Amino acid sequence: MGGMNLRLPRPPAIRAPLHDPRTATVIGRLLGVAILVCFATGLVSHYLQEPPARLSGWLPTRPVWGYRVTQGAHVISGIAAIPLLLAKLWTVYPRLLVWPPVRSVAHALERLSIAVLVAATLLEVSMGLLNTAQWYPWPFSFRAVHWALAWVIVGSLLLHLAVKAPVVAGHWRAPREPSVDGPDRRSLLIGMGFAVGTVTAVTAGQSVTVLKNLTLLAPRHPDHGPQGLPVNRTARAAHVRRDELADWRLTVSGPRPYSLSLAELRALPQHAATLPIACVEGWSKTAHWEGVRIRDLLARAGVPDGARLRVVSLQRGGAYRVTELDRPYSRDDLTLLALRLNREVLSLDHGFPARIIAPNRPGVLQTKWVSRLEVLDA
Ligand code: HEM
Ligand SMILES: Nc1nc2c(c(=O)[nH]1)N[C@H]1C(S)=C(S)[C@@H](COP(=O)(O)O)O[C@H]1N2
Ligand SMILES: [Mo]
Repeated sequence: MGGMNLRLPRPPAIRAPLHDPRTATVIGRLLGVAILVCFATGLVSHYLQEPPARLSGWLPTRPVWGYRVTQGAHVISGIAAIPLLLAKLWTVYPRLLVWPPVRSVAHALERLSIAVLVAATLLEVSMGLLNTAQWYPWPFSFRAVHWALAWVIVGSLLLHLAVKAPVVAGHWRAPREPSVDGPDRRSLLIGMGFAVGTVTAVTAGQSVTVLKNLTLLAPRHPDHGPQGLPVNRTARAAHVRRDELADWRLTVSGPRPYSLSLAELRALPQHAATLPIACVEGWSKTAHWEGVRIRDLLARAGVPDGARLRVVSLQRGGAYRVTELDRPYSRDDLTLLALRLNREVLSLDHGFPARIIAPNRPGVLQTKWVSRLEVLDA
C-alpha cells in the first residue's frame, strides 16, 4: 500500500494499562450484553406494534405484563449502555489513533466497520434517550431510524466480534497478570459500575415499582398523574375538549352495525381487569379498569368470536388517533372498552368517555377517547 504514505503528523503513542485489550474486552462484554438485550426487546416492541399479517393472529396476550417487562428492560439496558459505551470508547480511543491509519484493505474494512458501529450506537442511544424524554428534535420518524440503526449495529457488531475473536480468546487464555489487573483497572471498573448503577437506579423506577422512590431523573414518575396514573398525551395536547363530548356515542360497524350512548354502555354488563399501561417510552403503571368487553360489543355486532378491529379516536390529528386491534386481543376476556379507572369515571386525560385497555399491549395502542370500532375482518 505504497500510496498510503501520507505525511500527516503522528499522534503520540499512548501506553497505559487501562487501554489494554483485557479492559476493552471486559467492558465490551457488558456493553454487548446491554446491546443484545436492547435488540431482543426492541424486536418484541416492533412486532407487537406492527405485526406482519401472518403474525397478527398469534400475538400473545399473556403474560399481561409482558410488554411492561420487555420495554422496561429495553430502556433500562439502553440507559445502562450509555456509561458502558463511554467507558469502552475511553479504553480503546488510543487504538482509534493507530499509525499508519490504514495498513491494508482488510484493515481499512475493519476500521470502517468499527466507525459504523460506533457512530450508529452513539446515535441510537442518544436518540433513544431523547425519545424517552419526549423530545423529538429530528425531522424523520424515530421508529424507522431507530429500527434501521438497530440492524446496522447488530450487523457491524457481529463483524467486529468476528474480527476481534482472537483478542477475546486471548483474554480468556492469558494468565491474570497482576501488573495489568492491578488497582487501576479495578478502580476504572468500580467507577464504571457506580455510573451504571446510578443512572439505572434513578431511572428504572419508572417501570420497576420497588425502585419508584429513587426515580429522580426519569421523565415519568409512576405516582404522578390524575387518578394515580401518569398521562402521556393530555386531552389539551390532543385538542380534545369536554364540550364536544356532550352528544358522544360509540358506533360499531360490522354485520349488524349499531351505536350506543354512554348511558347505554354503562347499562351493559361491566367487567374489571387489572392491567398496566406500558408506554413505549419505558414507564409503566398497573391500574384497575372497568368497562365493557370488546368481545361482547363485537358479538352484539354479529361477530361472536372476535375480529380484527380498527379503533378510531375522536382526536382529530396525531399518530395514535387510529389503531388496529388484532383478534387475539379482541376476543380476550381482559380487553375492555374501559369507562372507569381506579374505581372512578375515567378522567378526560385518561380517555373519557371510553378507551381501549388490553393485556400485553404497548401503551401507544391503548387508544383514548374512542368513538368508533370498525370490524376489518371477522
Ligand atoms: C444499541 C442500543 C439499542 C438498540 C439496538 C435498540 C433497538 C430498538 C428497536 C429494534 C426498537 C423497535 C423499533 C421499532 O418498533 O421499529 C426500539 C424501540 C425503542 N427504543 Fe431502542 N434500542 C437501543 C437503545 C435505546 C436506548 C438507549 C433507548 C432509551 C434510553 C431506547 C429507547 C427506545 C424507545 C423509547 C423505543 C420505542 C419507540 C417507539 O416504538 O415509539 N433504545 N429500540
Ligand atoms: N387517542 C389517543 N390515544 C392514546 C394516545 C394518544 O396520543 N391519542 N397516547 C397513547 C400513549 S403513547 C400511551 S402511553 C397511553 C397513555 O395512557 P394514559 O395517558 O391514560 O396513561 O395512551 C395512549 N393512547
Ligand atoms: Mo406511550
